[in-house]
Amino acid sequence: MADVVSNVKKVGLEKYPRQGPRNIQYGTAGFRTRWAEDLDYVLYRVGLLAVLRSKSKGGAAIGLMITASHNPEPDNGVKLIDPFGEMLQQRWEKFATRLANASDTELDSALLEIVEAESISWETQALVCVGQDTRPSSPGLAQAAVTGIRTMGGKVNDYGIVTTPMLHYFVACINNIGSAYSEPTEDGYFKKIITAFKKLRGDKPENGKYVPSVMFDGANGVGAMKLEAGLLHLHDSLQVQLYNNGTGQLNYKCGADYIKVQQCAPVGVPQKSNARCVSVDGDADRIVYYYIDTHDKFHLLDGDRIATLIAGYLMELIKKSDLGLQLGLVQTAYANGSSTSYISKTLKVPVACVPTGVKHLHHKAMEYDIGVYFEANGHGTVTFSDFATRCICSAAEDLSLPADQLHATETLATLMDVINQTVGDAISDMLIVETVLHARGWSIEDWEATYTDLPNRQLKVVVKDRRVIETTDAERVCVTPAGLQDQINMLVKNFPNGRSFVRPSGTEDIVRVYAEADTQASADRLALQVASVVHQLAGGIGSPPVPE
Ligand code: G16
Repeated sequence: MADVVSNVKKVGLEKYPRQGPRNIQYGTAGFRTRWAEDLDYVLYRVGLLAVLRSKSKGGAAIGLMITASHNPEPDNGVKLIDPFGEMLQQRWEKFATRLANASDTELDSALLEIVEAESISWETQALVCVGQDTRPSSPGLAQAAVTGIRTMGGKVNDYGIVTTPMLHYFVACINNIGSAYSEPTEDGYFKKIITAFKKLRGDKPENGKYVPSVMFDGANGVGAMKLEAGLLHLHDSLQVQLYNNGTGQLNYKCGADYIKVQQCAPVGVPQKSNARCVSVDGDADRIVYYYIDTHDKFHLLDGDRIATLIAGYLMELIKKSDLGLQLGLVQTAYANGSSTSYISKTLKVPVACVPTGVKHLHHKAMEYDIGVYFEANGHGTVTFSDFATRCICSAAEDLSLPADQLHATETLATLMDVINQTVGDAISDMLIVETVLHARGWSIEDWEATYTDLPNRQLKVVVKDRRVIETTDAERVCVTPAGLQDQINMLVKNFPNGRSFVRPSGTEDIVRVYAEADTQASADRLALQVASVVHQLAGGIGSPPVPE
């Protein structure tokens, strides 16, 4: 062990010395920064950490994904994936931050601290699966990570360019997590989810007002590139027209984040009245739907809408199957107030609120037999507990059940195969939404008519140090700087149905402001007023936002 660790330190010093004095933190979605060119040493060290994580898990495969997801093209980042395909355990995030910020000379001792703290058996073989998105800086960063893994004695499975959720899926497959997973290849992934999708719609792709055709905005990232391969499996079951498939700039005026935040259609997708459009982000782990009506008005169907659509359908299947399974839905503070009341009052599904970050939502969702979780930004999936999986699979084979009940359990069992349970997956989520719309015979307008969103607005405030903002109560209440929450409370009182909160982003160097109210003009005004107070009390840089 001593030889390997001292060699790791030597190679680090020679090839990947620490850059600059700036410290970096493992945040909402791993390490992410605007300074992609300075990230080489971080990737080298994350490669080292991934080997330790694999050893600590008895040699199970660990994932290492190089991406900055929804961020602009020059940014980059990395996140680690645990053996079940879930995000890195939170206890290890502090090891990641410590290792990334260690000086070159203390790299060996920082590694040995982790080995000791986690009682890691050095002899255990380690396996790390590496994937990258389409950013120009990704290949160089992948090389740094691979060097780290190999210098530390780990084995590498290099998947090249993949969507983030595909890598999560491959990790779960390699570790053979349950029977729900198949081959850890792109072909295996598409075969599994698309075979199940086609089975659910049978030989009748149309139904009622449902038309099997969508327009797909790929954010000029990996989503459209990979879906092109998936189309070979889809045949006529769903026609997908691909746009923003990599010829333009990544996430620039397109993609799920742009559409959600700007509340407008992306560039690069032709306007076709009432056509169902899908938009994913740069690494295809988020999805939102939209359409433009005959009066040229833009309509957004975001993560809240997707969650309610799926939960409503699952609730029906659970009742019909009579398995007594408990369904729960998980949201964050960004969830539109109308969606939360629709879930609890109309669907009568228990709903929980947790801090931003799929790791928090995933964890909470696992507490239910079937957990649906979605962030309003379109990041989410459905999880099934082992108990629920066993109940559903055995009932689906029980031919003595009444026809209706058997059909509901078979549908649930097949639906499980369409779902990538490891993490939010734009391609799999699209197929789930299409399945529900098809089953209901709904157009996108029918889906939208289930409830009316409260108008809302998101803003960004640039401050000297976003860490001056600390929050509690699932980020709905601001603890510091002193007086900020009182001011927000006072402002909110002036707006019917007003609600607002602020939080430091974990993926960009900014503070996010969210506001909702009874009208769009009020939501815009409230957001601006709150942003102005943040600018004043939290050390804003540049000109403050100007309330009307
Ligand atoms: C990541 C996380 C999401 C989070 C988003 C924004 O998404 O995985 O859970 O909602 O960042 O986070 P923040 O508001 O802290 O910047 P992605 O798609 O960029 O990986």
